[in-house]
Amino acid sequence: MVVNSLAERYRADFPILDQKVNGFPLVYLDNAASTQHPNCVIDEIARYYREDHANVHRGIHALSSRSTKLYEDARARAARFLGAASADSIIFTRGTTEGINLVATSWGTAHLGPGDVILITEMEHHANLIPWQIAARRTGASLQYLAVHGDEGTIDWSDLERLLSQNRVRLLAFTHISNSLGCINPVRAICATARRHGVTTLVDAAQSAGHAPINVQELDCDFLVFSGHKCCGPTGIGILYGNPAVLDDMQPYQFGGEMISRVTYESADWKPGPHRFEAGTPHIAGAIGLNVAMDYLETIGRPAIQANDHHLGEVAYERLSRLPGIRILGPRRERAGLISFQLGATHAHDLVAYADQFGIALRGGHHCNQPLMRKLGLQATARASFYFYNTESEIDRLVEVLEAAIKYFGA
Ligand code: 7TS
Repeated sequence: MVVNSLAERYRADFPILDQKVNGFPLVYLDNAASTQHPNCVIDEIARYYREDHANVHRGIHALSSRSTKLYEDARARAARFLGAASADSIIFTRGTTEGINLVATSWGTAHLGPGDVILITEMEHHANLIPWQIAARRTGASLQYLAVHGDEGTIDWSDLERLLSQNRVRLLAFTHISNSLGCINPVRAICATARRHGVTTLVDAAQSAGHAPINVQELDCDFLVFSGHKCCGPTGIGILYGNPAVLDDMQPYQFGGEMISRVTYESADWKPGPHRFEAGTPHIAGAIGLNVAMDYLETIGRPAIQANDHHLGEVAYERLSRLPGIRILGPRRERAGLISFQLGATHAHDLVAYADQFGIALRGGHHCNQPLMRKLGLQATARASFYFYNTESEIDRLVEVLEAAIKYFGA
């Protein structure tokens, strides 16, 4: 079966997973916050620093040439990973958050004005919400939301057609996979609807780039963002894909070294392509590590990872739903490999601290979805999130510990 065979084949690549926490074998179920690193990524970063490090794009000496080649190879790899036609559509960022801020600032300032609407959903992570609040405030545009219904977190996508017809929507920004609900949004259909209305689209792929095949040309989105650390890569590095037609008339986000073609005391001209969005020394080792991480994921195959996620998500739903007093967010079927829940009256933080005593790493909190939690009448949930190295027996272990927690807290 897909599930255990992926973990059986690949788990040993992750040295961090082979340890005890509080005397118990570590059960790492916080992958939606950050995934772990296989040896190949850790080794390549160390190798790069040992053998090839120098600053990129400046020197003509050997180390700088090697470093530049590795950095630009990573850009080309990211283009293939996303199905982009050209490496020029790939901008290195610090992560999803910076990618969205870049678009909200550079694209937003130039294309938004009074009377325009920015449309997002009620399930967006703060990273895909606050930059639009600020862009709206700066430009006089307004921010509207596609409503989320019930604990399942369903969006009635027929609302989209109506909202796009009735308003001057300029931008639609939405998440592919919700980090709290675990629902999977129909990106391709959404982008096609937006395209028919001439609306620019941004896809937040933070929770999906490492979990599902992505082809930006097939999705026909204008922007897509993700973070390296959620797909086996380093922290501090991420990707912003931009449709070349849209990127070409965008102004830089930050200014300084590396992004210019000519500077005088009075003014400056920018480099063409992605480089004008990458001011200063970039996270070179991060890009190189991410290149290896993307290769690694492609070797496993994202369709296999996706099938594995669905399976673990559904298994977790079935097994957790039998616990007395549990409230689970998100759909029962067709869900991503993450599950958020509230157990009786026990606060999520207490539950997470309890699970940690038994070596289980969960996340508790609002998951940077405060408005959504408020709408659902929750302060916080506990969340278990899986990756291909997790097993069904780890879900059983989670259920056992939650059963003990129910007795302990009298939930
Ligand atoms: N968008 C979504 C859907 C996310 O899940 C996250 C991070 C971000 C954006 C921001 O990513 P960053 O790498 O720039 O921080 N989500 C989570 C989470 O669910 N728990 O910790 C971080």
